[in-house]
Amino acid sequence: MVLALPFVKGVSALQQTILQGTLPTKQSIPLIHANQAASLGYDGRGTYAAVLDTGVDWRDPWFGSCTAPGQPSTCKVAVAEDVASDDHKLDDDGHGTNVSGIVVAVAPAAKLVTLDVFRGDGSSTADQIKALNMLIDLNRKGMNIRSVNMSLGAHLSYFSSTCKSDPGGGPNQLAGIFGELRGLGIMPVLAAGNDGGLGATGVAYPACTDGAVRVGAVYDANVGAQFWSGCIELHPRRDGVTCFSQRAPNLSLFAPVDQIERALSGSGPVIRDRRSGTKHRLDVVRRSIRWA
Ligand SMILES: [Ca+2]
Repeated sequence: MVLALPFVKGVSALQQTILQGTLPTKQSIPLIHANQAASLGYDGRGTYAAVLDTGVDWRDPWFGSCTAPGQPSTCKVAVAEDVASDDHKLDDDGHGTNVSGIVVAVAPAAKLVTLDVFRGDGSSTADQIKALNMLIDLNRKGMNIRSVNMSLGAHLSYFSSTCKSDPGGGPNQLAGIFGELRGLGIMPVLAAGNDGGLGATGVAYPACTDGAVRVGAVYDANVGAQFWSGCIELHPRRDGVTCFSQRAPNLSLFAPVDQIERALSGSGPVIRDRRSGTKHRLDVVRRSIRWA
């Protein structure tokens, strides 16, 4: 069993600020021309995007004032379940909620299937496979799932070519199910990793798995100097590759990551949580893949 840590740990530079009324992902959306795509009708309607992560706090108004997953009909979270052991929390980390919020920002008419695959800080391949099989079942029952986001990976376990085995040396058990997902029209989109600043080359497990779309990170704006664990960026520029991103021959594409802002519910003003990390980039890329 391989434990995969979410890239949020130790890498994300959290800069919490209060920007009431600010649109989420205000820099990333124009960079990927999502508004133009939406104006042509490519806004995710009729489709579902799956997120395998730490869960989702569907109480956040950003998800459509849900009273429960799928309730009322305007709720954008169609399914929210614990696949790993039930921790009796909607999202014990905030990572999954953040990722899900970005999906909604990029594909505003899509609905979400959010599956919590974490037990504490770790997610096992077995729990991920269980979740992916749930998606296959839902798809076969008529739910039009088109993508699955897995913003997780094993730290410092990188591969410059397709990984036939997992970091423990056993066979890569995700390869077969990724192929099955592809056959059903469900695109697995995975974080390439955030250890480029530490000198790691290649993409992370399980992003290295055959069938995965592996995504690296670019900045979404000309932000000021950035200080990451492992690297410093003095002059980040819009659409420039971040110093922490993986760079590898088996990388699929880059997508914007930095300065993404998302609504978090709270008792006070709306808090925009500005995070950085591969995980967010994946959600921004989702629509450009789905409708490419
Ligand atoms: Ca949970």
